[in-house]
Amino acid sequence: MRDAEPSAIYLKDYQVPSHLIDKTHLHFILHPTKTRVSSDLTIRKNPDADTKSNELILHGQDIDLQSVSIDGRQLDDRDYQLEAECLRIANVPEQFVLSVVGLIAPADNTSLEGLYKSQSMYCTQCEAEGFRKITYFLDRPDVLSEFTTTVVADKTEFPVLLSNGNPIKSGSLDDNMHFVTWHDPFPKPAYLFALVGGDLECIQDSFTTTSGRAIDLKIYVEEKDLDKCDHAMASLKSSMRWDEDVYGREYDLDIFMIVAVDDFNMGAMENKGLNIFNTSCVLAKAETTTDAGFQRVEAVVAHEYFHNWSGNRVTCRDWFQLSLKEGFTVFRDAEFSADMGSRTVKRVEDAKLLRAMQFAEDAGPLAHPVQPASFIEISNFYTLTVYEKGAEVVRMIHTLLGAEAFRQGSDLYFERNDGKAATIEDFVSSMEEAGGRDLSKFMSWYHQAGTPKLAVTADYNSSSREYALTFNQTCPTTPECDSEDKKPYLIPVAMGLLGSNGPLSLVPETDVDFSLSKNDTHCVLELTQPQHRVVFKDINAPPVPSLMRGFSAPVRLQFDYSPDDLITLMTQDDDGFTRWDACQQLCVSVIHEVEASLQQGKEPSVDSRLSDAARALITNQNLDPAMVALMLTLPSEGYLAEIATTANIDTIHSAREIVRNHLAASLKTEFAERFDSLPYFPEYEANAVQIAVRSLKNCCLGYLVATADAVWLERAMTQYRTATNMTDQSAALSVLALSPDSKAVDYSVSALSEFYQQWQSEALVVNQWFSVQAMQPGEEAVDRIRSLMQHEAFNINNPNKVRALIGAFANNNPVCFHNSDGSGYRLLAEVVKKLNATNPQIAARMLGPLTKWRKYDSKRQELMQAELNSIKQTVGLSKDVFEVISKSLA
Ligand code: 0A1
Ligand code: ZN
Repeated sequence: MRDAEPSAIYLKDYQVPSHLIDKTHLHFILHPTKTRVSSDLTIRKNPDADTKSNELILHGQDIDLQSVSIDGRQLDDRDYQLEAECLRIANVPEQFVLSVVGLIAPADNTSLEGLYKSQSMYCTQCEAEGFRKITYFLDRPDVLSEFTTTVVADKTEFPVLLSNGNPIKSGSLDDNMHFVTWHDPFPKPAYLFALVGGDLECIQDSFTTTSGRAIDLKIYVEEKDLDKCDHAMASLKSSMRWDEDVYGREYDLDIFMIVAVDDFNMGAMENKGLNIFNTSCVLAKAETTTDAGFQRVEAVVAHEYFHNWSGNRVTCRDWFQLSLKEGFTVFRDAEFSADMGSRTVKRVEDAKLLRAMQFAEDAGPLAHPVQPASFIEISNFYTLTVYEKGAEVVRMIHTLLGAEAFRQGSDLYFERNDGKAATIEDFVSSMEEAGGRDLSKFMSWYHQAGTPKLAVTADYNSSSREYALTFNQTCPTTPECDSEDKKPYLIPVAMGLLGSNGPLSLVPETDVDFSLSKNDTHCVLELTQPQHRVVFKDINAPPVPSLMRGFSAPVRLQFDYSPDDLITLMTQDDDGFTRWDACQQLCVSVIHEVEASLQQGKEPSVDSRLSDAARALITNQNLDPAMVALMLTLPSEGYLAEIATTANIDTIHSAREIVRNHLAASLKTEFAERFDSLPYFPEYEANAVQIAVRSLKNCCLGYLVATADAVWLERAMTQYRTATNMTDQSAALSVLALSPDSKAVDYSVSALSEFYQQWQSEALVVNQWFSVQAMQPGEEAVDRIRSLMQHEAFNINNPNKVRALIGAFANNNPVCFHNSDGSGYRLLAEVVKKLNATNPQIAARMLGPLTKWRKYDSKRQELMQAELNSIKQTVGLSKDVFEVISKSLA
């Protein structure tokens, strides 16, 4: 909490640390309000620092300092200066051991940063700057130290005491206390430190690396959750094998541990050898976890494991380089998931997330480059831009270099930077060297915010048989840079041309670099200028261009496709992403037509070409059912709002419902037949085949319930009651609870009440129950949320519960959140004010939907701004919330 306005720090001001800490010895005596932390730090002056000063400034926050000594000599308070966020010691020797003792209060730490208590367990979260809440330190990622950690606690209450590395000593002490000492031989920055103390059980397994080393694998959870760890363990072993096979990366310690905690701000954390996970990202069991939940566990386990190389062995020089580890690791985990399941489905899901959410971030007041130039609070920069857009940027490098050179670039990067703190430039230069090409033009992707727009026009000349595409790229103004001042992007456009008899051979004539493949029917163009013209020769009739195959660059593509062109792409292109995208665009154009009719007070009609196309999909047994489900899922209201200039939430909602109901009514027989013909798997497995079938089945059920036919309401209820896995149970619950039809009300009420009865002892399942109710339509939505906040199962100090209830309401119930009486905004503002005092990181994250106020009509803009202003007046506004509010009002 602060007095003066917090100020920004800048990448351009980076300076090497004044001192280095070669060794760190920590000693903890765990206690809820008086944990004693003693540290012995072996410090020396950094030979690379050009400062003459002998002052040492250590970060530290909320620590009750007990003593400071240098080389065993206790300092008195004239030798040092204690400030709110640092400890300054003047005149330190060239080399010395600094010993500090402090007291901290984990039980009072609701910020979930530093050392805190999650239920009865002690755990830590140090990224990005949480270590400074544990002890005084140079808490910056370019200070790497070798850690030895001793943890002392009551033997009965905390039989398990863990830290990074290998256990080297343990024993009993007086008063029923015991200790364990851990040593981590790999020097690491403080943000990768971890400690756990609890009454935990574990499942164990072993993995033998390519070089034949046996690694102990352990997943620690509360005893009641032991039956939900197998999927995470299997995912871990697959990740370890995959990283060896695909990247040549072997695990380096003798033991790898995962611990599950209930209270966690994010998904999980890659602490060296001791990953700490939000329970939601590690526990999975058929009865309690949906298919999406299983896939998330697999992806997050892989992500954290992959960080052992991309993040830990090679770490970041400073927090402006966050995407160095996150963008690369998300790219790695996405490729892993693609290899484990369906590549096209994974690509579509990622593109969907990017377009609906990251594009919105990039178009809003908090837009920032993948490598930001400044920040006030780094916790606010764990964003879709740094993670997901960062991963797309790495993917483009992969596309430009090809798989082989990319792998060589990765090897070179790891070899050169092993044990070091690196920059994004270090990564790119390894790629440049391996690829034998200059990527300087590519760097706009890292340095500029905003989503580039790529407008493409076509003209066909029948006498010369030439088909020309003109590409125009622009990037909108973002907070740090005007549109006119932006440099062009190097945009890889993967494409082909479809003629009446299928794909055409491409004979491009252009100054653009390109590469051809697949018998010359596919090419990747490398656009570098604001405008390019590419002429394709020997074309007999105007073709349909298939552009941005595989979502080859994170841009907004504009091409004036006719509905018939889109149907051609949907049915004939050989790229799965393009087929899906064409279907989405057809849906968007049909929904837009309905919106226009509604706005003009006309009777809307739904273009029959959409239902014909949907019929063809639903009756086609040769397509991947998961792709059919994705194609039949209409674009979300969030995405429709994102692509609108001014989002008229109510019209978007009504138009989407009209189209959905029309498809439901006109294809009822087909949906019913497909629903009945798809198999039911009595033995649940979270594999691609089963997941695909369940997704299509539940997609059909959604449409069938939308017909409000009594038979289908009853069948949904039967599915709800007889389901033996959570995917089918929760799909049935959602379609009933979210149905706007009054005939569904009784079913919805019964299902919701039975659900809570059945699952009240499973916290993660109860969170699903909160989310469904948060998304229910109706005037009474805000009152319902308010009363759910009083429910025995709700706890505002648990981020998962806040996200499940408040997050689902503000992000996934647009009609109620944007109620024109402002009640949705008020509710969110109240929650943010409460969280500001207890957990600033979550408070700032929850604010997201309010910061997008410029998207709405003037009345809503005023209401939203009023709430932002009222939050801004809060006494004791955290840095986190201050940064988001001030940028969004600027
Ligand atoms: N590095 C983790 C994410 C993470 C970041 C910050 C946290 O606390 C503020 C916690 C976790 C990852 O990428 O998985
Ligand atoms: Zn990560």
